[in-house]
Amino acid sequence: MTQLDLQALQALDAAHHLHPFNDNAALAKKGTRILVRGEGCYVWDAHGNKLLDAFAGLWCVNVGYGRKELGEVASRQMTQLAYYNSFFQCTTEPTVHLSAKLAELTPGDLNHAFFTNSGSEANDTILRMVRHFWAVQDQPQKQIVIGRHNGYHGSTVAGASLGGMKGMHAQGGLPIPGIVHIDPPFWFADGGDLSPEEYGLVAARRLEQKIIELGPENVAAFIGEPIMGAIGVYIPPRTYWPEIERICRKYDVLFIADEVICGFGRTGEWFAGQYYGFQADIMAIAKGLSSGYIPIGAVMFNDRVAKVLAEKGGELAHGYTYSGHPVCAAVALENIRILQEEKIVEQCKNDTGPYLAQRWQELGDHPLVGEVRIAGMVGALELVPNKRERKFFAERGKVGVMCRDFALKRGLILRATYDSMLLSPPLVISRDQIDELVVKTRGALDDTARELGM
Ligand code: PXG
Repeated sequence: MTQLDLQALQALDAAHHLHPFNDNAALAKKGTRILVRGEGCYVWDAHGNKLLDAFAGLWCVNVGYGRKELGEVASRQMTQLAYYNSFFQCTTEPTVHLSAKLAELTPGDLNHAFFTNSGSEANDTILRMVRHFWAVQDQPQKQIVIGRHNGYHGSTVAGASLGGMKGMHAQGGLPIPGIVHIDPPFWFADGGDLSPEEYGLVAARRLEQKIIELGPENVAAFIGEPIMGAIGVYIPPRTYWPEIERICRKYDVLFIADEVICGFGRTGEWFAGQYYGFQADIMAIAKGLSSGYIPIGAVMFNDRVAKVLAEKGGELAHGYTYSGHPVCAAVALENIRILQEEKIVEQCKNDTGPYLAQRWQELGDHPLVGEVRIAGMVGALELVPNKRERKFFAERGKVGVMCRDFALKRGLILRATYDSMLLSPPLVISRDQIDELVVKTRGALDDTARELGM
């Protein structure tokens, strides 16, 4: 692309395209970066820079870029039957096969799928579904859903309400009624003198306190990301999720796991439920379901929920034009075939995951790094002013952005939330590429420390 073409594209973008989660006036001044190609773990921008994508797009390109099989499957399905809906007694072959495949892959008796276009829509669907589930069992007051402060469950009205991002709630009068939040498990900032394991139990019991305060007869469900992604990869202690599950069972509160980031191998297991040893009643999936090649999400729900919906639910007055889109389903099926046949999840669990953990942990010796977090192929470095204290920078976020920009100059895409540097590479990353990632990250940390005069 010539410089002129690039500038023209940037000008058109600034004039006509409102970017998600961006201050668009500021962005227009800087000019957007235009990405043109991807292969494996690398993407190329319009200047011809080759960048190692340590963030897999947006936590999603699990099988890596440039997989021709996925394009071929999409092309074949588009030619044969580009679209048909799942309303009016109809469905399509890939959609049926995908629901059966997901029933087989997901843990326990999550045997039923409802298809959406995204993770946000999956969580919207779940809110409707759980409220309906209790209403048709003569418990219409059992409607409150408990989420967590700083959780992320998407950007639609229900998704943003279930999530606990203050900045999102401040716009548009959110959360909607009947959704409350408890504090998330984040030992670094909140654990005090407790060991992470002790703290995991304390953090989980906040759910019990909230259920008792609200009255169990009023609480429909609890929702959480097994590992909180967008806020900064908060990896809860091992004790947290089994205790959450126990509490949900005790008070008959439906347990919803938002596996949109964690699903499809991110933790080195197919799902984080297997990593932590819990069994959810309902699960939201998206992202890795198609490795981001095409928009698709789903709600997986268990036999109990399915039985109630079938026997008492009548019509669930909910659905999208593209629920179960045949092209998206065909691509998702092919993506799952690749993950299975190439044993990509097993490789992460047994080889590249442990290697990444070892190399990532080494960065803990850097003066800027206050905590290293890693679980399978997802992790973070918490940058701090003083390594000996578990305290944030006074002005949060400045140093994270600085480090992210230095990484980019070195050809590495890292993401920053406040001063947490986030890691979520394609699952196909090799040992050599992990070495490259760690060397470049250390370089960016050094550049940042120098800039700060440390
Ligand atoms: N749940 C979780 C756990 C997510 O991470 C969604 C739901 C919503 O999915 P859709 O497909 O509707 O975007 C997500 C999405 C970030 C960032 O800044 C993260 C997401 C989306 C946008 C930005 O890390 N995750």
